[in-house]
Amino acid sequence: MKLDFVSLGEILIQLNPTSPGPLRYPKLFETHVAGSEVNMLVGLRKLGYTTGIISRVGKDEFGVMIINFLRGEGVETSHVYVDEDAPTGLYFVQRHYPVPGQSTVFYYRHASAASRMRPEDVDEDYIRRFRALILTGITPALSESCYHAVKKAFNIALNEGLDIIFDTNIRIKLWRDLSIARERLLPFLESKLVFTNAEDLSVLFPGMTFEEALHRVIDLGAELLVVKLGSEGSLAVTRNGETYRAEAFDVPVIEDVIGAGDAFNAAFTASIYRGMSVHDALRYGNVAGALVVTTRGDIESQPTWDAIESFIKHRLKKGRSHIR
Ligand code: KDG
Repeated sequence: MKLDFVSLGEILIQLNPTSPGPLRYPKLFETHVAGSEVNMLVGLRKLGYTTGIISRVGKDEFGVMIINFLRGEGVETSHVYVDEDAPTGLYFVQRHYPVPGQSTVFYYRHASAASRMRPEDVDEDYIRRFRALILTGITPALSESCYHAVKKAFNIALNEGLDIIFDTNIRIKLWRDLSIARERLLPFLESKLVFTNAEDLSVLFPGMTFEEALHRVIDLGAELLVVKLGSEGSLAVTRNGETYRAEAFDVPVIEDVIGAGDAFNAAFTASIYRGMSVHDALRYGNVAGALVVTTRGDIESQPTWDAIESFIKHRLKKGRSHIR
């Protein structure tokens, strides 16, 4: 029997201070396992799907921490290689400063173990065991060899008939030149499911209006396009021109918005593969995104189906008592 979702990407250690504000002051930091692709895989795992990841970690304690964590969450790790010559990548989060409600990331991942991923790490037989491949615009930005590894995985998935799910995830700090980002990422839009946001669309299609950019993504081959609009909710456009929109659930950003987009992706994708409507999938995605901003770490508050349904039930009840 086929496994469900496989991905390729860097798994990082996130260092998140216990207090908000400029990073020169906090004395205490929490460690969390993070990284866009792995966030999505754990989110899907919590929603009942089988998942695996291709990656590299350093031969260090953080590498061990990552592998132990993934095993605990039930993500298949047979293709997470331990690199003897480079460390596990790290990043720090600065929360609520200088803009309250927003976080800034500082990467310490240059020349990390994962940046040394190469096409030889992408095992065709392994990818064939899955129904769908998840890629993001982060991995092609890590190094030349990572870009070629992603291209290889994409081509295997196309040839083998796996569904491809792609999040544009343009990290400006990782691309030296945005015209290279554009040139390298546009071909990946030929996917069954494309996730993006308004900022990434403006990088990919400079000079176009938001609506023009949406059409362009569909013209380039996306079957279903989902745009995450943060506190404005989310919208989806299908190949035959139907559009759907769902409002965000209003929750305070108690901790940290990082990871909300990946949680959204996981819940949206899980809902679509479960046979739910696009509109309900958007709502479920919005719930998952809302839950993640209430705690530190990208993964810990990603919901199960029961958690999503309890959240919605509670909101509906609150709505009714409000009307009364
Ligand atoms: O989406 C959250 C990720 O961005 C975060 O965990 C770190 O993968 C990361 C990145 O490259 O920014």
